[in-house]
Amino acid sequence: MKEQLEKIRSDAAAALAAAADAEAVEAARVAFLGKKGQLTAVLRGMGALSPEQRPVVGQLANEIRAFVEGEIEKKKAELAEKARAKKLASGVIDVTMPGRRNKAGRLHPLNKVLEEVTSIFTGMGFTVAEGPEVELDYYNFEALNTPADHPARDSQDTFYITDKILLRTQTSSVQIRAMEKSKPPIRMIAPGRVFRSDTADATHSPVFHQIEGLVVDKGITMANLKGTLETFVKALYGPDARIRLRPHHFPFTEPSAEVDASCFVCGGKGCGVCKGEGWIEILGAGMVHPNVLRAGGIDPEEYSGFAFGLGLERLVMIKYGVDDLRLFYENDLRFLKQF
Ligand code: 2NM
Repeated sequence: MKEQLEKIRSDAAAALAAAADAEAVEAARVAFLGKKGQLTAVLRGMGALSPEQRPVVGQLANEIRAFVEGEIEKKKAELAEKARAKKLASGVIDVTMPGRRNKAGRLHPLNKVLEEVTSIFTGMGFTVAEGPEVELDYYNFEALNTPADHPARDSQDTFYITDKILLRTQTSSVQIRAMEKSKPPIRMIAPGRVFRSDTADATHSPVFHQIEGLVVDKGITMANLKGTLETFVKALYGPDARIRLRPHHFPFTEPSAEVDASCFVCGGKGCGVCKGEGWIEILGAGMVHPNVLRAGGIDPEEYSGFAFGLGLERLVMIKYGVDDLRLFYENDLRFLKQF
């Protein structure tokens, strides 16, 4: 039995020395140490030995098991090291290559400019309010001094859900709700999605974004409107930017104005961006109509206010030279990556 065990030792050593891969090592392990392996078979036969021989043979068998196990581990380590050396030598891993970068997301250009505009106004003490996109006709038109025969109320322009419920066409509805809820002084902006029944083209979309502002207090005048908008435009385009007001008409303000900013590209000399004008229209504004203050529960004899509204898409298009509004909604990464 001792010879048998010694033979197992030398056979196992030879088999492992010859093993060229992990499969061969495993095959040797099964052949010598497995349930049906040679060493196991010898141990099974130990019952036939005399009590004096049994511990001697048992000790030798354990020694050989430990030896074979040791040889297996040695061979495994040797093979792993060989594989590693081969991989490195064949250049599969170029350790000088930079690691894989995690691609970071970024803000959509509309949100980027929205954040910029919002932070300019919150810096001047304005709060930010949101309201429902599905709105009552009352808040969208009636309370905004927009009479029943006004062209804006035409179902050609407005998405009506019932004759009293619609998709808001402006965020002024949020301002009326704010006036109903709180007393002056009010300084707020209302950003959000608005809806108009337009066919999409380079400058129109049935869904777009507005930011409307409202200030109501005692003694608010047109000078406050001009100063606030000038501060806004300088913050947005730089300290040399100027504004000019042109008379206009809105049902919810009186007087009303369209507001131009001096061209941020040429500074007013005239260029391709401002189409030679030197000015770019960016806002509508005016002094809040007494009827609108009244609808908001505010006494126009005691308080006055100004309001303004701007189209976010238009602002982004001007700022970045985007020539087609539809690019904002298509989510083409080649477009979005540029911001
Ligand atoms: C504009 C132009 C002028 C406006 C008016 C109001 C409200 F609710 F206070 F009456 N909010 N926004 C306003 C005024 C909006 O958008 C071109």
